[in-house]
Amino acid sequence: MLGKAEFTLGYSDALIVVDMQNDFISGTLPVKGAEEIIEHVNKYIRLFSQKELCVFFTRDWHPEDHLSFKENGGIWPKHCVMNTWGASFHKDLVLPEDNMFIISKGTSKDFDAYSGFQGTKLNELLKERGIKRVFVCGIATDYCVKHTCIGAVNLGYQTFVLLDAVKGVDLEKGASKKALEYLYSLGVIGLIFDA
Ligand code: VGL
Ligand code: ZN
Repeated sequence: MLGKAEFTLGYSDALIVVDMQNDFISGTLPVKGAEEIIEHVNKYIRLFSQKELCVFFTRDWHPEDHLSFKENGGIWPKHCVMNTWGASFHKDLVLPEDNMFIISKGTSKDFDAYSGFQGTKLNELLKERGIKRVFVCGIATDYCVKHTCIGAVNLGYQTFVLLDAVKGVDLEKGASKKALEYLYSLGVIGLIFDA
């Protein structure tokens, strides 16, 4: 489903910015075109923080010997090793001073997490703040954005995906398009705000 954002944002809305980290933009696992979405992601961050609404930043935050790395039998090049440049947020990403939370995922060696809800306190933090609707942007459409949206839907949040502010890996051609179609089938609404 494709919707037009003709509604007002309020205190039960939160923005979730997924994995806007160096490795996924210009590091070891670069997502083609990821640089182009930074300004759109920033537009949403400003929109939410100007209204004093919460912004949640997820980050892939892996130990050196993480199971998802090729050298350990996984499918990905080494990426987002905690406390390295690759795991840091891109320098152009706007980080609000208030009402912002960083959610680290995939932090233990034997466990991977594509969803920002997996093995984290994200749900509790949203619940504590009375959040009912989440707006999701970032990378990658076909992995962490997809799974974060699925997690949100399953937990009962009304979920929106911000179409001008996501980018996919597309290891297989069309994977991002397929991911979005799958999300729409779950009731996620794709939209763009012209803020
Ligand atoms: C991701 C591949 C491996 C993502 C994380 O953030 O979408 N992709 N780890
Ligand atoms: Zn990862």
